Amino acid sequence: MRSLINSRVAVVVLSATLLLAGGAISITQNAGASSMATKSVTITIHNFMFMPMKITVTPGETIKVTNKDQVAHTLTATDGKFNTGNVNPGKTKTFKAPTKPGTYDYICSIHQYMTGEIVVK
Ligand SMILES: [Cu+2]
Repeated sequence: MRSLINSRVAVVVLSATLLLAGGAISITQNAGASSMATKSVTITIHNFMFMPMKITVTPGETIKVTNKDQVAHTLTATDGKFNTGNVNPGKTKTFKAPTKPGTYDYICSIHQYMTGEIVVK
């Protein structure tokens, strides 16, 4: 009789353990799913500067350019690989990073002393 009670207790403990393990696994899967969301980065233009001045992105990643100044700016690759065209005050434009790994310098074509760098890898 005593051994029967012990085995029932064992079954209950085992079931509880499986439930806990199942819960832990589903939490892990949810965290993984959210990190799989489409990647994008934002370059903010403020006070005639690109911020951050240097960013590292993955090939083809979406890059958003937000202009917080009162005048239009562009984000234009010096080798012509990408160009937002005019980004008007308060507006955001989006472009895709090059798919080929490398370092890409860019400027504002209106204010050519404004410079920045995108590293694709
Ligand atoms: Cu500019």
